[in-house]
Amino acid sequence: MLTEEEKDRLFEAICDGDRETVVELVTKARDGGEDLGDLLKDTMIPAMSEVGDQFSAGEIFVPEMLVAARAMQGGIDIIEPILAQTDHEPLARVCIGSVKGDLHDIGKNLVVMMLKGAGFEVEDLGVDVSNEDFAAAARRGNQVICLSALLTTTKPQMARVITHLRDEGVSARVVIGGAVITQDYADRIGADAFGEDAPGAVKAVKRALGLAN
Ligand code: B12
Repeated sequence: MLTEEEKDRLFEAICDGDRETVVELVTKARDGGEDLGDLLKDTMIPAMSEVGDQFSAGEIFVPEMLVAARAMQGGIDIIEPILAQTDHEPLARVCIGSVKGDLHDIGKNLVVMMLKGAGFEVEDLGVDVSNEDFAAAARRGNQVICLSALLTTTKPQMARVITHLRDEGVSARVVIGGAVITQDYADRIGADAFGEDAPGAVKAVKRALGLAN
């Protein structure tokens, strides 16, 4: 288990982009039987929010955001295999990508981890994914297409993906999410469901498939 002081150090290490310390502390947490879901939710994700606030305030710039993101990902890579463990038959096949023009992937990677842990087979299409690549993924048998967008400028791309999928006759369900997305927006562009965070993504995918209310 990590002490409160070590959790503070982990928070600071993410903000400072100190990947080595992040890896060291998350490894210690894993080996000590820490609840890694709580560590993510209560320490690591808030650290990324702090980085966003510092960027908004003009205190840090893109390079600092980038090293913070790399440090965060170093921790996520350790947590992923544990939270994604499941021994059930897959509930359904799901793919996910950050839409064209969007390079943010930390939130998407957390959603992948949670969906896998909930028993879905997940194909990660990566970032900057074109409309055509989403349609191709549906044709490969993915029953749900998950779209992630973090920018005001890439949000409208989600509507274009949905139009493209429907024009191509793709009937897969579409679930959207990301910091700039709301339920209202999902309704407006005809998405089947919206999820606010990674646990919310699991519920949204189940709703889209009619497996939950
Ligand atoms: C790290 C970061 C970066 C890194 C990304 C590295 C990476 N590998 O991801 C880098 C440095 C590359 C970057 C670049 C830019 N960024 Co940036 N970035 C951030 C930052 C600090 C953190 C994002 C993050 O990881 N959050 C933590 C995760 C866990 O949260 P999340 O992504 O929201 O995901 C959760 C939910 O949204 C949801 N979710 C996410 N996807 C999905 C999908 C589905 C289907 C569902 C159901 C749910 C879901 O579940 C997730 C888990 O809980 C945010 C600030 C912030 N607080 O969000 C700015 C922020 C998003 N960036 C911003 C900006 C402006 C930029 C740049 C334009 C800066 C520039 N001038 O170049 C570029 C754009 C690059 C591009 N084309 O994409 C702005 C966006 C403002 C806006 N409204 O448009 C923000 C908000 C910063 C700010 N306060 O101004 N960025």
